[in-house]
Amino acid sequence: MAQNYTLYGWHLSYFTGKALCYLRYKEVDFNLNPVNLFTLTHTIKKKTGAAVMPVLKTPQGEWVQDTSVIIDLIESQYPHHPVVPDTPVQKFASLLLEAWGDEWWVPIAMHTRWNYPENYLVFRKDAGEALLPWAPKFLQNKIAERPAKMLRSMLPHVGIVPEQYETMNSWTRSMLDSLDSHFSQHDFLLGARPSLSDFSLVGTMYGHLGRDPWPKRELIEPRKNLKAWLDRMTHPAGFAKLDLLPNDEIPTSLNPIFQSVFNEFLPLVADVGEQASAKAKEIGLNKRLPRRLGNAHTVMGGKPFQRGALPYMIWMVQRALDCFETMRTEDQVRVKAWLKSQHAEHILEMHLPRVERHALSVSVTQLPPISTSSLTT
Ligand SMILES: N[C@@H](CCC(=O)N[C@@H](CS)C(=O)NCC(=O)O)C(=O)O
Repeated sequence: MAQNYTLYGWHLSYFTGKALCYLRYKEVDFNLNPVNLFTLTHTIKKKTGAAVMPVLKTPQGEWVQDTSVIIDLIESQYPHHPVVPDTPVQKFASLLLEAWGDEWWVPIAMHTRWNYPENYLVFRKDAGEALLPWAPKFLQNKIAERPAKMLRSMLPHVGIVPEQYETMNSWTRSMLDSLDSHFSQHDFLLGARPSLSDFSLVGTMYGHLGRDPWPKRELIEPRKNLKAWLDRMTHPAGFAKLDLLPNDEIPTSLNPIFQSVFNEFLPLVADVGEQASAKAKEIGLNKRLPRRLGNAHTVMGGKPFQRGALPYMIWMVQRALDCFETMRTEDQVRVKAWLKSQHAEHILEMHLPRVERHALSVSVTQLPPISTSSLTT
Protein backbone atom coordinates (compact mmCIF):
# COMPACT_ATOMS: atom_id res chain seq x y z
CA MET A 1 0.00 0.00 0.00
CA ALA A 2 1.17 3.52 -0.84
CA GLN A 3 2.30 5.67 2.08
CA ASN A 4 1.90 9.29 3.00
CA TYR A 5 0.41 11.07 0.05
CA THR A 6 -1.24 14.43 0.69
CA LEU A 7 -4.13 15.60 -1.45
CA TYR A 8 -4.52 19.36 -1.21
CA GLY A 9 -8.10 20.28 -2.00
CA TRP A 10 -11.58 20.99 -0.72
CA HIS A 11 -14.68 18.80 -0.66
CA LEU A 12 -16.34 21.69 -2.50
CA SER A 13 -14.05 21.42 -5.48
CA TYR A 14 -15.05 19.64 -8.68
CA PHE A 15 -11.68 18.09 -9.42
CA THR A 16 -10.86 17.36 -5.79
CA GLY A 17 -13.98 15.13 -5.76
CA LYS A 18 -12.59 13.20 -8.72
CA ALA A 19 -9.15 12.68 -7.14
CA LEU A 20 -10.56 11.97 -3.68
CA CYS A 21 -12.92 9.21 -4.82
CA TYR A 22 -10.17 7.74 -7.00
CA LEU A 23 -7.59 7.63 -4.17
CA ARG A 24 -10.19 6.02 -1.90
CA TYR A 25 -10.86 3.40 -4.59
CA LYS A 26 -7.15 2.59 -4.88
CA GLU A 27 -6.86 2.51 -1.06
CA VAL A 28 -3.84 4.76 -1.27
CA ASP A 29 -2.73 5.92 2.18
CA PHE A 30 -3.36 9.65 1.90
CA ASN A 31 -4.58 12.64 3.86
CA LEU A 32 -6.95 15.21 2.46
CA ASN A 33 -5.46 18.58 3.42
CA PRO A 34 -8.06 21.37 3.14
CA VAL A 35 -5.64 23.67 1.41
CA ASN A 36 -5.15 27.05 3.10
CA LEU A 37 -4.60 30.48 1.61
CA PHE A 38 -0.81 30.44 1.82
CA THR A 39 -0.38 26.93 0.40
CA LEU A 40 -2.83 27.61 -2.43
CA THR A 41 -1.64 31.00 -3.55
CA HIS A 42 2.04 30.66 -2.73
CA THR A 43 3.34 27.09 -2.46
CA ILE A 44 1.09 25.45 -5.05
CA LYS A 45 1.47 28.33 -7.45
CA LYS A 46 5.24 28.11 -7.16
CA LYS A 47 5.34 24.33 -7.49
CA THR A 48 2.80 23.88 -10.31
CA GLY A 49 2.44 27.22 -12.10
CA ALA A 50 -1.14 27.90 -10.99
CA ALA A 51 -3.11 28.51 -7.80
CA VAL A 52 -5.22 25.44 -8.34
CA MET A 53 -6.63 22.41 -6.58
CA PRO A 54 -6.31 19.51 -6.23
CA VAL A 55 -2.61 18.89 -6.06
CA LEU A 56 -1.10 15.62 -4.86
CA LYS A 57 2.14 15.72 -2.88
CA THR A 58 3.94 12.40 -3.15
CA PRO A 59 6.03 10.78 -0.42
CA GLN A 60 9.09 11.81 -2.48
CA GLY A 61 8.04 15.46 -2.21
CA GLU A 62 6.77 15.93 -5.80
CA TRP A 63 3.75 18.21 -6.31
CA VAL A 64 1.55 16.69 -9.01
CA GLN A 65 -1.14 18.85 -10.59
CA ASP A 66 -4.02 17.76 -12.84
CA THR A 67 -6.24 14.86 -11.91
CA SER A 68 -5.48 12.98 -15.15
CA VAL A 69 -1.76 13.12 -14.37
CA ILE A 70 -2.40 12.17 -10.74
CA ILE A 71 -4.40 9.14 -11.87
CA ASP A 72 -1.77 8.13 -14.45
CA LEU A 73 0.92 8.33 -11.76
CA ILE A 74 -0.94 6.27 -9.17
CA GLU A 75 -2.00 3.72 -11.81
CA SER A 76 1.63 3.27 -12.86
CA GLN A 77 2.75 2.76 -9.25
CA TYR A 78 -0.22 0.69 -8.07
CA PRO A 79 -1.55 -1.27 -11.02
CA HIS A 80 -4.00 -3.41 -9.04
CA HIS A 81 -7.67 -2.95 -9.96
CA PRO A 82 -6.88 -0.53 -12.81
CA VAL A 83 -9.38 2.17 -13.62
CA VAL A 84 -8.47 2.25 -17.31
CA PRO A 85 -10.15 -0.77 -18.94
CA ASP A 86 -7.80 -3.13 -20.76
CA THR A 87 -10.10 -3.83 -23.72
CA PRO A 88 -9.97 -1.36 -26.62
CA VAL A 89 -13.51 -0.06 -26.90
CA GLN A 90 -14.04 0.37 -23.16
CA LYS A 91 -10.60 1.94 -22.86
CA PHE A 92 -11.19 4.47 -25.63
CA ALA A 93 -14.74 5.17 -24.43
CA SER A 94 -13.57 5.74 -20.86
CA LEU A 95 -10.99 8.31 -22.01
CA LEU A 96 -13.65 10.12 -24.04
CA LEU A 97 -15.94 10.07 -21.02
CA GLU A 98 -13.12 11.39 -18.85
CA ALA A 99 -12.76 14.41 -21.13
CA TRP A 100 -16.55 14.90 -21.24
CA GLY A 101 -17.02 14.53 -17.47
CA ASP A 102 -14.14 16.88 -16.71
CA GLU A 103 -14.95 19.62 -19.19
CA TRP A 104 -18.52 19.51 -20.51
CA TRP A 105 -20.21 19.49 -17.12
CA VAL A 106 -18.37 22.51 -15.66
CA PRO A 107 -21.06 25.06 -16.72
CA ILE A 108 -23.75 22.86 -15.15
CA ALA A 109 -21.83 22.49 -11.88
CA MET A 110 -21.18 26.23 -11.68
CA HIS A 111 -24.72 27.21 -12.69
CA THR A 112 -26.33 24.96 -10.07
CA ARG A 113 -23.96 26.35 -7.42
CA TRP A 114 -23.77 30.06 -8.07
CA ASN A 115 -27.28 30.80 -9.30
CA TYR A 116 -28.97 29.42 -6.15
CA PRO A 117 -28.02 31.63 -3.18
CA GLU A 118 -28.80 29.01 -0.53
CA ASN A 119 -25.61 27.18 -1.61
CA TYR A 120 -23.40 30.05 -0.53
CA LEU A 121 -23.62 29.25 3.20
CA VAL A 122 -21.89 25.92 2.61
CA PHE A 123 -19.29 27.53 0.34
CA ARG A 124 -18.56 30.31 2.80
CA LYS A 125 -18.17 27.95 5.75
CA ASP A 126 -15.95 25.41 3.95
CA ALA A 127 -13.84 27.90 2.03
CA GLY A 128 -13.45 30.26 5.02
CA GLU A 129 -12.40 27.51 7.44
CA ALA A 130 -9.95 26.07 4.91
CA LEU A 131 -8.34 29.34 3.82
CA LEU A 132 -7.81 30.78 7.31
CA PRO A 133 -8.16 27.85 9.72
CA TRP A 134 -7.07 29.77 12.83
CA ALA A 135 -8.90 33.01 12.17
CA PRO A 136 -12.13 34.18 13.85
CA LYS A 137 -15.38 33.47 12.03
CA PHE A 138 -15.87 37.00 10.70
CA LEU A 139 -12.47 36.88 8.99
CA GLN A 140 -13.15 33.41 7.62
CA ASN A 141 -16.42 34.70 6.18
CA LYS A 142 -14.63 37.68 4.69
CA ILE A 143 -11.83 35.70 3.06
CA ALA A 144 -14.34 33.28 1.51
CA GLU A 145 -15.67 36.20 -0.50
CA ARG A 146 -12.39 36.27 -2.45
CA PRO A 147 -12.70 32.95 -4.32
CA ALA A 148 -16.48 33.46 -4.51
CA LYS A 149 -15.98 36.76 -6.31
CA MET A 150 -13.44 35.22 -8.67
CA LEU A 151 -15.72 32.26 -9.45
CA ARG A 152 -18.80 34.45 -9.96
CA SER A 153 -16.84 36.64 -12.35
CA MET A 154 -16.07 33.54 -14.43
CA LEU A 155 -19.73 32.59 -14.94
CA PRO A 156 -20.32 34.41 -18.26
CA HIS A 157 -17.08 32.98 -19.65
CA VAL A 158 -18.28 29.47 -18.87
CA GLY A 159 -21.55 30.10 -20.72
CA ILE A 160 -23.66 30.91 -17.68
CA VAL A 161 -25.72 33.79 -19.03
CA PRO A 162 -29.49 34.21 -18.58
CA GLU A 163 -30.22 33.39 -22.25
CA GLN A 164 -28.70 29.93 -21.72
CA TYR A 165 -30.21 29.06 -18.30
CA GLU A 166 -33.19 27.22 -19.73
CA THR A 167 -31.00 25.30 -22.19
CA MET A 168 -28.76 24.17 -19.32
CA ASN A 169 -31.68 23.37 -17.02
CA SER A 170 -33.50 21.16 -19.47
CA TRP A 171 -30.27 19.44 -20.65
CA THR A 172 -29.33 18.71 -17.04
CA ARG A 173 -32.68 17.16 -16.12
CA SER A 174 -32.73 15.04 -19.24
CA MET A 175 -29.11 13.86 -18.80
CA LEU A 176 -29.62 13.08 -15.12
CA ASP A 177 -32.70 11.04 -16.08
CA SER A 178 -30.60 9.09 -18.58
CA LEU A 179 -27.94 8.45 -15.95
CA ASP A 180 -30.57 7.44 -13.40
CA SER A 181 -31.99 4.98 -15.89
CA HIS A 182 -28.51 3.58 -16.67
CA PHE A 183 -27.76 3.13 -12.95
CA SER A 184 -31.00 1.21 -12.51
CA GLN A 185 -29.31 -1.50 -14.62
CA HIS A 186 -25.61 -1.17 -13.82
CA ASP A 187 -23.77 -0.17 -10.64
CA PHE A 188 -21.20 1.88 -12.57
CA LEU A 189 -20.88 3.32 -16.07
CA LEU A 190 -19.12 0.30 -17.58
CA GLY A 191 -20.15 -2.52 -15.27
CA ALA A 192 -19.89 -3.67 -11.67
CA ARG A 193 -16.79 -1.68 -10.76
CA PRO A 194 -15.86 1.94 -11.38
CA SER A 195 -13.61 3.00 -14.24
CA LEU A 196 -11.95 6.28 -15.19
CA SER A 197 -15.27 7.46 -16.62
CA ASP A 198 -17.01 7.17 -13.23
CA PHE A 199 -14.23 9.11 -11.47
CA SER A 200 -14.57 11.89 -13.97
CA LEU A 201 -18.35 12.11 -13.72
CA VAL A 202 -18.16 12.09 -9.94
CA GLY A 203 -16.26 15.37 -10.14
CA THR A 204 -19.49 17.10 -11.04
CA MET A 205 -21.61 15.09 -8.67
CA TYR A 206 -19.48 14.87 -5.51
CA GLY A 207 -18.67 18.45 -4.56
CA HIS A 208 -21.30 20.28 -6.60
CA LEU A 209 -24.57 18.57 -7.55
CA GLY A 210 -24.51 16.06 -4.71
CA ARG A 211 -23.37 18.43 -1.94
CA ASP A 212 -24.64 21.93 -2.68
CA PRO A 213 -28.05 22.10 -0.99
CA TRP A 214 -30.12 23.23 -4.01
CA PRO A 215 -29.01 20.66 -6.62
CA LYS A 216 -28.73 17.93 -3.98
CA ARG A 217 -32.38 18.39 -3.04
CA GLU A 218 -33.80 19.22 -6.47
CA LEU A 219 -31.68 17.16 -8.85
CA ILE A 220 -29.93 14.27 -7.11
CA GLU A 221 -32.17 13.09 -4.27
CA PRO A 222 -35.25 12.55 -6.49
CA ARG A 223 -33.17 10.22 -8.71
CA LYS A 224 -32.65 7.23 -6.47
CA ASN A 225 -30.39 5.20 -8.77
CA LEU A 226 -28.12 8.15 -9.46
CA LYS A 227 -27.98 8.92 -5.75
CA ALA A 228 -27.09 5.28 -5.02
CA TRP A 229 -24.26 5.46 -7.60
CA LEU A 230 -22.96 8.62 -5.94
CA ASP A 231 -22.99 6.85 -2.56
CA ARG A 232 -21.06 3.94 -4.10
CA MET A 233 -18.56 6.34 -5.69
CA THR A 234 -18.00 8.13 -2.40
CA HIS A 235 -16.73 4.84 -0.89
CA PRO A 236 -15.79 2.79 -3.94
CA ALA A 237 -13.03 0.46 -2.63
CA GLY A 238 -15.47 -2.37 -1.87
CA PHE A 239 -16.28 -2.70 -5.59
CA ALA A 240 -12.68 -2.96 -6.81
CA LYS A 241 -12.67 -6.76 -7.16
CA LEU A 242 -15.78 -6.83 -9.36
CA ASP A 243 -15.76 -6.81 -13.15
CA LEU A 244 -16.44 -4.44 -15.99
CA LEU A 245 -18.95 -5.69 -18.56
CA PRO A 246 -17.68 -8.72 -20.53
CA ASN A 247 -16.83 -8.73 -24.26
CA ASP A 248 -15.72 -5.09 -24.25
CA GLU A 249 -19.39 -4.10 -24.18
CA ILE A 250 -20.61 -0.52 -23.97
CA PRO A 251 -24.17 -0.72 -22.65
CA THR A 252 -26.88 0.81 -24.86
CA SER A 253 -28.19 2.67 -21.81
CA LEU A 254 -25.17 4.96 -22.32
CA ASN A 255 -26.30 5.97 -25.81
CA PRO A 256 -27.71 9.34 -24.68
CA ILE A 257 -24.44 10.04 -22.89
CA PHE A 258 -22.36 9.25 -25.98
CA GLN A 259 -24.69 11.33 -28.14
CA SER A 260 -23.73 14.24 -25.91
CA VAL A 261 -20.03 13.38 -26.21
CA PHE A 262 -20.16 13.11 -30.02
CA ASN A 263 -22.72 15.76 -30.97
CA GLU A 264 -22.28 18.36 -28.24
CA PHE A 265 -18.89 18.15 -26.53
CA LEU A 266 -16.56 17.17 -29.39
CA PRO A 267 -17.91 19.84 -31.80
CA LEU A 268 -17.16 22.38 -29.04
CA VAL A 269 -13.60 21.07 -28.77
CA ALA A 270 -13.24 21.14 -32.58
CA ASP A 271 -14.13 24.84 -32.48
CA VAL A 272 -11.60 25.37 -29.65
CA GLY A 273 -9.04 23.53 -31.81
CA GLU A 274 -9.60 25.90 -34.72
CA GLN A 275 -9.22 28.92 -32.48
CA ALA A 276 -6.07 27.48 -30.90
CA SER A 277 -4.57 26.79 -34.34
CA ALA A 278 -5.35 30.34 -35.47
CA LYS A 279 -3.79 31.77 -32.32
CA ALA A 280 -0.69 29.60 -32.70
CA LYS A 281 -0.26 30.84 -36.27
CA GLU A 282 -0.37 34.36 -34.90
CA ILE A 283 1.99 33.96 -31.92
CA GLY A 284 4.09 31.00 -33.10
CA LEU A 285 4.42 27.37 -32.06
CA ASN A 286 5.45 26.32 -28.54
CA LYS A 287 4.17 29.54 -26.99
CA ARG A 288 1.73 29.28 -24.15
CA LEU A 289 -1.78 30.16 -25.29
CA PRO A 290 -4.05 32.32 -23.16
CA ARG A 291 -6.18 30.16 -20.88
CA ARG A 292 -9.28 31.27 -22.76
CA LEU A 293 -9.71 32.32 -26.38
CA GLY A 294 -12.95 33.61 -27.95
CA ASN A 295 -16.38 32.04 -27.62
CA ALA A 296 -16.74 28.45 -28.85
CA HIS A 297 -20.07 27.25 -30.24
CA THR A 298 -21.96 23.99 -30.12
CA VAL A 299 -25.42 22.71 -29.21
CA MET A 300 -26.81 21.53 -25.89
CA GLY A 301 -29.98 19.46 -26.02
CA GLY A 302 -30.61 20.67 -29.57
CA LYS A 303 -30.28 24.37 -28.66
CA PRO A 304 -27.33 26.61 -29.52
CA PHE A 305 -24.82 26.87 -26.69
CA GLN A 306 -21.66 28.90 -26.42
CA ARG A 307 -18.95 29.35 -23.86
CA GLY A 308 -15.34 30.52 -23.60
CA ALA A 309 -12.92 28.37 -25.59
CA LEU A 310 -10.41 26.66 -23.27
CA PRO A 311 -7.41 25.29 -25.20
CA TYR A 312 -6.86 22.91 -22.26
CA MET A 313 -9.82 20.88 -23.57
CA ILE A 314 -7.73 19.91 -26.59
CA TRP A 315 -5.23 18.19 -24.32
CA MET A 316 -7.96 16.07 -22.74
CA VAL A 317 -9.31 14.94 -26.13
CA GLN A 318 -5.78 14.40 -27.44
CA ARG A 319 -5.29 11.81 -24.67
CA ALA A 320 -8.22 9.79 -26.03
CA LEU A 321 -7.15 10.15 -29.67
CA ASP A 322 -3.55 9.19 -28.79
CA CYS A 323 -4.89 6.08 -27.10
CA PHE A 324 -6.57 5.12 -30.40
CA GLU A 325 -3.45 5.90 -32.45
CA THR A 326 -1.25 3.62 -30.36
CA MET A 327 -3.63 0.64 -30.48
CA ARG A 328 -2.97 -2.52 -32.47
CA THR A 329 -4.74 -2.55 -35.83
CA GLU A 330 -7.25 -5.20 -34.75
CA ASP A 331 -8.17 -3.12 -31.71
CA GLN A 332 -8.60 -0.01 -33.86
CA VAL A 333 -10.97 -2.02 -36.04
CA ARG A 334 -13.11 -2.77 -32.97
CA VAL A 335 -13.11 0.87 -31.87
CA LYS A 336 -14.07 1.98 -35.36
CA ALA A 337 -16.93 -0.52 -35.46
CA TRP A 338 -18.25 0.84 -32.17
CA LEU A 339 -17.89 4.43 -33.38
CA LYS A 340 -19.73 3.49 -36.57
CA SER A 341 -22.58 2.05 -34.51
CA GLN A 342 -22.74 5.47 -32.80
CA HIS A 343 -22.55 7.33 -36.16
CA ALA A 344 -19.35 8.89 -34.88
CA GLU A 345 -16.51 7.45 -36.95
CA HIS A 346 -15.74 10.99 -38.10
CA ILE A 347 -14.36 11.95 -34.67
CA LEU A 348 -11.14 10.17 -35.63
CA GLU A 349 -10.70 12.84 -38.30
CA MET A 350 -10.82 15.77 -35.88
CA HIS A 351 -8.00 18.03 -36.99
CA LEU A 352 -6.89 19.24 -33.60
CA PRO A 353 -3.54 20.94 -33.15
CA ARG A 354 -1.04 18.93 -31.13
CA VAL A 355 -0.62 20.51 -27.69
CA GLU A 356 1.54 20.34 -24.60
CA ARG A 357 0.01 21.10 -21.20
CA HIS A 358 1.24 23.86 -18.89
CA ALA A 359 -0.90 23.71 -15.73
CA LEU A 360 -4.30 25.00 -16.85
CA SER A 361 -3.33 25.97 -20.37
CA VAL A 362 -1.41 24.55 -23.31
CA SER A 363 0.99 25.47 -26.08
CA VAL A 364 0.56 24.26 -29.65
CA THR A 365 3.50 22.13 -30.73
CA GLN A 366 2.17 21.19 -34.16
CA LEU A 367 -0.59 22.52 -36.36
CA PRO A 368 -3.10 20.05 -37.81
CA PRO A 369 -2.71 19.04 -41.45
CA ILE A 370 -6.03 20.72 -42.32
CA SER A 371 -7.25 23.39 -39.98
CA THR A 372 -10.94 23.24 -40.78
CA SER A 373 -12.94 20.52 -39.11
CA SER A 374 -16.14 18.85 -40.19
CA LEU A 375 -17.15 18.73 -36.54
CA THR A 376 -17.73 22.39 -35.84
CA THR A 377 -21.37 23.42 -35.75
N1 LIG B 1 -8.06 19.89 -15.23
C1 LIG B 1 -7.55 20.11 -13.90
C2 LIG B 1 -8.30 21.25 -13.34
C3 LIG B 1 -8.23 21.64 -11.88
C4 LIG B 1 -9.17 22.80 -11.64
O1 LIG B 1 -9.66 23.46 -12.56
N2 LIG B 1 -9.45 23.06 -10.36
C5 LIG B 1 -10.30 24.17 -9.98
C6 LIG B 1 -11.04 23.84 -8.71
S1 LIG B 1 -12.11 22.45 -8.92
C7 LIG B 1 -9.41 25.34 -9.70
O2 LIG B 1 -8.58 25.31 -8.81
N3 LIG B 1 -9.53 26.39 -10.48
C8 LIG B 1 -8.74 27.57 -10.32
C9 LIG B 1 -8.74 28.35 -11.58
O3 LIG B 1 -9.48 27.98 -12.51
O4 LIG B 1 -7.99 29.34 -11.64
C10 LIG B 1 -7.61 18.79 -13.13
O5 LIG B 1 -8.00 17.76 -13.70
O6 LIG B 1 -7.11 18.77 -12.00
